[in-house]
Amino acid sequence: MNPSSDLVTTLARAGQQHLLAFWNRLDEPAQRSFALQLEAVDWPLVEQMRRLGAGDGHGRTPSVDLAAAITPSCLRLGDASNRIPPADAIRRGSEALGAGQIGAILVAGGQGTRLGCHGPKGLCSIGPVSKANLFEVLLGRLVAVRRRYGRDVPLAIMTSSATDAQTRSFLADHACCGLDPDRVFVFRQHDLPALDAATGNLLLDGPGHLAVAPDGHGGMLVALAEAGGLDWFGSQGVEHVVSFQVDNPLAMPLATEFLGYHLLSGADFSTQVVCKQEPGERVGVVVDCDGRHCVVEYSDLPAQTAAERLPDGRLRFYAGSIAVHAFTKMFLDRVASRHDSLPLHRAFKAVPFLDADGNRVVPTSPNAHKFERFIFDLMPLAKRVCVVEIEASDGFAPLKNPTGAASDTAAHVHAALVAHARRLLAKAGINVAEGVDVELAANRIIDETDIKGLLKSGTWLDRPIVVGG
Ligand code: UD2
Repeated sequence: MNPSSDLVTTLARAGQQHLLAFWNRLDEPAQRSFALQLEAVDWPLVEQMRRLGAGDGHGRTPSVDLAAAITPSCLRLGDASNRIPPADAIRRGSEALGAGQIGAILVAGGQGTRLGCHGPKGLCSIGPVSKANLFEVLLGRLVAVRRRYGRDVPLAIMTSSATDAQTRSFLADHACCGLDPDRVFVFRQHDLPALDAATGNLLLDGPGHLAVAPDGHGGMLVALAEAGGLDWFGSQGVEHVVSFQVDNPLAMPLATEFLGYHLLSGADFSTQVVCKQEPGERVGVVVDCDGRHCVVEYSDLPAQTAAERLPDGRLRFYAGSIAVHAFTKMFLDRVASRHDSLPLHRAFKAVPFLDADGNRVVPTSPNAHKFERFIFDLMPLAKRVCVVEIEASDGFAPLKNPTGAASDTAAHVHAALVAHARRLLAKAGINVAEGVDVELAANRIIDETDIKGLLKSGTWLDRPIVVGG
């Protein structure tokens, strides 16, 4: 079949006729699916991306006046000198969980390939003893919350084109890791085309397929709204929504004290930070620029600025964003209804493509621009932001790098999970022999209270065990 005349005209107008160069090599089903992919391209957005790629200033990655920026004041978890007493926050957060007012979004569009795990990153094994995967650990924590507070936390899971099918079948095969399937909503983020950096043209990664990449975790806003997820939250009485990333098995988005600070401060956007110790740590930083909060991504922070220190020795920009946020649902509704809420960010990457002769080229250096939106760019749109500093050892152990790397590998995450388990066990009066790995069953144990219900104080653990497992 021939491509439709509308499609040919659209491509000609956009100067992208080269995309049809191998049309005749495709069989009819492949032609149909390629036509669908091309017809779905948002050409005005591509034009914006081309301008951003060309760096002529239109639609540029938003910039912040770092000279004027400061680290915002933070509430600290457990700090009696906070303007909101921790006990009040814990009470308020518990009430909200008990009233079923809290929902959650798990950002899980990433793949595990770089970590040697094929398929969604959520399937990477992470339990130091149980070998449970990231999904099992993170969804398990919501089961533990239901057990304690008697109400489900409705969970929306964002997948991408690369992870959607496997995530859905994992959840179906594993009974949603113990969550009520009616309280789990899976939705898929969109892809955006990659652009050849030299010409601004779209690239083919096969004769009948554009080179595309997921649109960043900020894609959750539009994708969730389009899929009906915001209404789904609303129909279940959710008034506040937390979001967290699949690669952090220590994440504690539902910590009652954090929720309490969010609620009692009247913030429409709250966020957890850890004290960034070294300039090279790969976390964005929360800054306050003239009263407006925003996150400056690590790749956008000049090395010299990142290394500046305060007189007390802390980094000048020390509020490291760990991508655990809380929003009012009203705020999400408001920003989702605007199509320009989140700007595009550009990244220069090596993207495989078909050359003019149809040969597949796998470049070894960057050749193309990919574009993403970041959810933390909603921060400047919030009327009130609440920043809560937590100890990294309690809530941040990201799995980012393959075995052998200097940080954020499975071994680092195991060590962090074991150390965290040992601390909670010690609080419950449980002794663990030196060098023994222990793990807390994510679906049973939130803190030492749960441990006390399972083990007698004075118990001695001398072999690897999943407590509560
Ligand atoms: C992210 C943050 C960084 C810091 C760090 C903490 C950004 C841009 N940077 O850095 O500031 O908070 O995390 O660990 O957020 N994902 C999707 N779809 C996408 C892209 C990402 O679902 O299109 C998920 C992915 O599965 C992962 C998470 O978002 O769980 C973070 O993505 P990343 O690993 O690319 O971000 P990173 O580590 O550079």
